[in-house]
Amino acid sequence: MTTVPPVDLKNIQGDILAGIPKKFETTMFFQISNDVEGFRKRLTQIVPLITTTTEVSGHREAISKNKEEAAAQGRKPDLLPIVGVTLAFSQFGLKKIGVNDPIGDPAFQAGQLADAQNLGDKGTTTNGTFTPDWLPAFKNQVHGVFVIAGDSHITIDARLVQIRLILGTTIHEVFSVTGNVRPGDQKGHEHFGFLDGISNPAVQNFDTKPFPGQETIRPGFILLGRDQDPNIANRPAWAVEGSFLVFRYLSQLVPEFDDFLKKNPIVLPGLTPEQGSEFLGARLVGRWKSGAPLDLAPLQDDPALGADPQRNNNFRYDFPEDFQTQDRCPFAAHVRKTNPRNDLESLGISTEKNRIIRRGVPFGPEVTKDEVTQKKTLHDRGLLFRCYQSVIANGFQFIQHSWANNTGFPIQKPEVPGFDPIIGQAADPTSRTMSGSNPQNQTATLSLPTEWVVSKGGEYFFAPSISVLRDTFALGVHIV
Ligand code: N7H
Repeated sequence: MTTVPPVDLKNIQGDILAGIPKKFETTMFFQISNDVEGFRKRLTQIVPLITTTTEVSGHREAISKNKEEAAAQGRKPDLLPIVGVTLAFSQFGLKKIGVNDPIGDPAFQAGQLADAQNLGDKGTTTNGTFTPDWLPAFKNQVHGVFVIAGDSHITIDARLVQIRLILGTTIHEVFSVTGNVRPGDQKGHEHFGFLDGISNPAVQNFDTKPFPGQETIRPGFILLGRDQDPNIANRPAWAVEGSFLVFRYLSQLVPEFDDFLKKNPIVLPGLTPEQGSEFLGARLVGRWKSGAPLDLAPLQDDPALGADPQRNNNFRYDFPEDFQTQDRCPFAAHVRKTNPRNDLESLGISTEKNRIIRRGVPFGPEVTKDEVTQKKTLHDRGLLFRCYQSVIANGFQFIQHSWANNTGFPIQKPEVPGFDPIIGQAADPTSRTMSGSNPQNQTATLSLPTEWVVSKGGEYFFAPSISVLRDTFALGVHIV
């Protein structure tokens, strides 16, 4: 038996395992011009700008030290001017630069456009061809993507200018979008108002001190060609230590979502209508807005629990009542659908292969007064969803298609769970329902008349290792 070498943190792009720290983030999608040789030569100068995992760990240490020093001096920490870059290619991009051997992932090789209908995205079918209602950029071929994340627009724009100067006319930018951490007390919260970025798996040999309840997975479930990569036998040498980056542009209908909560409060003795609406929101997500998980705080919010990484992920839906009742958390709640923990483990089914590492960021403005009054979205906002995995069909695609959109999941429950109310997509969106929204009447189904998260497209990308970018994809000629 051959042993798989351990991961090399200087070789793996920094966003995958460590997550590039960000307040702002620009995602720039590009096509490579017909001067492919020029592009590959210039790539040599881009490679040193791509952030490694080791570098991100250094950046994170510097940020912690800066915060500690400021706290000791009783002042607010200044933001350190830190920027990080991720580069990934679609299957069209790999073909364009002459990398033709199959990478062993049919979903990647087919591209996300071919998957749109299967994922439940809306669109029209003409003469048997489905065309999703996506932004034009994603309906044409995108070859690659740069994600540039940092502390401010200034540092990000400076790095973007540098990249543009190096690549010149060898690329054509097709679409750019900027995300940002939300302001004030909404920092870290997505646009519906819920704290995000709490639960990601720890990766063995990298996250050596996982938080209580944070599952450790083997590296090959995120990195190709590493321990437990399910398709390790089919990977070309250039795929090793890379990861599939799934990007989705997801708009969120926030005023409509808030209006739904307002009109459908959970009615229980002692709850005001506002509290009933807050409770319904928590039942749809599986966590309160503070981040406190319903499985640990089933009846009322516990902000201290939500904010405490030592406790906010330490649950498994394994209270005696969890398997057969929705007393604590609805079966269909977003976080239960997308990481069912003991719902499958108790049946002897491991979910290790279905774990993904999420790195999304909100985009778009805060909700305006007009939107609140009209209960209608007038400005596009949402989540630039990004996640990493080694097999798209086990990771993002499976979670979206076979869990979130599948009314019968989690399996073997007394009531049909219904759709994931946040991301579940139905062929007829007005037909969406879920059970268990009201803990006192768990068989009742709640109609979810609107899909509040709307996919406007995306692509399946591959983020190669640094050495492959430098030695295989780039042509190694320095341009002066
Ligand atoms: Fe979700 N939301 O605000 O409701 N997500 N998500 N997601 N999501 C999570 O635990 C949200 C989306 C996962 O391990 C939280 O970090 C929104 C897609 C997974 O317990 C919140 C959108 C997919 C988890 C949200 C969106 C997933 C997770 C709790 C779209 C995959 C971890 C914070 C606009 C197909 C579950 C946290 C676990 C958590 C929300 C998209 C998957 C608040 C608004 C497309 C695996």
